[in-house]
Amino acid sequence: MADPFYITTAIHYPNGKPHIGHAYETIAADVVARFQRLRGREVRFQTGTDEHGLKMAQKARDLGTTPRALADEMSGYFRDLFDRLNISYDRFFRTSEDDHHRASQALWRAMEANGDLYLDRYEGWYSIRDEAYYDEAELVDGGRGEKLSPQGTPVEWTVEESWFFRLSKYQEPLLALYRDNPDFIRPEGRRNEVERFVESGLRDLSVSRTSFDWGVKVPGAEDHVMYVWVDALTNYLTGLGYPDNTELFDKFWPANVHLIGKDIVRFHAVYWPAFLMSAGVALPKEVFGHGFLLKRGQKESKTLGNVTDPVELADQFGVDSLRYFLLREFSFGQDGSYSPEAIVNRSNSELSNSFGNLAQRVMSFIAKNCGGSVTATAPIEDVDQALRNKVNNACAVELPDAFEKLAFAAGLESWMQAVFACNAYVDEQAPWALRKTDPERMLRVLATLCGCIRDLAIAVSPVIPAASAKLLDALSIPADARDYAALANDPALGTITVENPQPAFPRLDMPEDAQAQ
Ligand code: ME8
Repeated sequence: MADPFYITTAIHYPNGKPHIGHAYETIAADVVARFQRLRGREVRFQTGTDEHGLKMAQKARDLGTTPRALADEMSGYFRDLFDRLNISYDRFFRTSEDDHHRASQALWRAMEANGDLYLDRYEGWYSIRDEAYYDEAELVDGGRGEKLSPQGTPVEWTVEESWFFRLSKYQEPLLALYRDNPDFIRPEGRRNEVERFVESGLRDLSVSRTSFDWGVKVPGAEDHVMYVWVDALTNYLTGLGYPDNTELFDKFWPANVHLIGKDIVRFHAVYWPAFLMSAGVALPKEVFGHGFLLKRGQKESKTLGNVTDPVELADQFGVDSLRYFLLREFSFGQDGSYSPEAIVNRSNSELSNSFGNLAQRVMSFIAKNCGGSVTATAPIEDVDQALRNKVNNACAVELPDAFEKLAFAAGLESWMQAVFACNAYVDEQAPWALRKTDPERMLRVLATLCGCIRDLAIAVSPVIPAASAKLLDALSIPADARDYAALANDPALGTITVENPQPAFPRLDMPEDAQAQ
């Protein structure tokens, strides 16, 4: 078995129900997890909820409930959403679980043993919404004398006794890390931002709070709870059994990639490696900061009243169409915009009309006219070979190479070009006409197409797992021959049996309230 592979998403704040950004990140991570499994790697995939901190405590207070009750309720919505979206996580993590307290305290003690924690007094700006400290110089003017964080969130002046982490000590080691591992932070633009931030100088970080108690207790100073980001980041270790020397930890740490949004790159690419260096734990291999999803170019917000429930999108358009759209429409590192119309257009033109139509017309033709089975004996002609080569190359080389780099849109573009080539071949070869004139040649054409459809369905299966499985079932492809290694064998060389083909991609109706684009 090839190298084990560990991928994580951010853990999400369950101070409300999940939004489309949460769905986007988790779908992308799921595609990577499924893709690596199909590459033959043993994969561990973790997602979950980040339940401590002031933001949760305040929200619970506003609602007249306890943080634990709020977390229990909201975390359930996240898990339900991820199950609905066909997310193949191995562990759904909750930071309020007992094993996580023990792991966070162990990491704390390891940093303390290295001389990196000291007690002092914090005086400065804090944004509860971002759960982040900011320097005065980073703040922006919100008008009328109001100061806002660089993310545009309110900040408050905070004074309290606090433990500090000697982040300043790690400035040079971090810069060396970025220099020696150019892929540690991706995409490149985000790496440049982080490097500039670290080069400008690092101040020690306040890592505990005393003004509330919803969090992990600081060992030996029980009136302090850890700064929520200290325990949140530790989730990546806890999920593997840290601090015990478990088999899971040995196998999967260091993580191959922490997949997160662009707003939290600093926590993952500055604080996290510094904590790990201090505690003597190996560093993750890559932090990838994806772009933000906007609705018709705008951020979703309760104030604008344009918040979409991702469960409704899944119900309205189907899980596979939604997954396909989110990875196909724009490149993963960049911000992207979505709208119901754009989802419908993309799904109808590429999934229903192109790939779905190809599969359905070939398979239903075989079911109707060939007794459901095809064995080709006529010679393979150059046009057949050229199509097989193009499709096989797109599926076994181009798409996987792009997906390895998280360039999903580019990989799907190669895949789509292969679908177009198949449709052009069907039109040119016209198997329905060959049925009368040259039935042997017709079988060769159909076999070639079935080989191509098999390749296309396997290659795209990490993105649209349910529809791909349906197509592969209809082509009678055995369950153990649906990975990328299987693409080396051409089913067109044997007998292909088609069973009960059903359209895999229903055509979607344009929503009635669709806005003109
Ligand atoms: O930041 N488009 O949690 P969170 C794409 N608990 N991604 C988005 C997005 C959008 N519109 N809005 C948010 C936290 N995200 C912390 C993480 S990890 C140890 C702790 C992404 O619920 C965001 O960038 O605010 C982050 O990666 C994830 O959703 C969770 O955001």
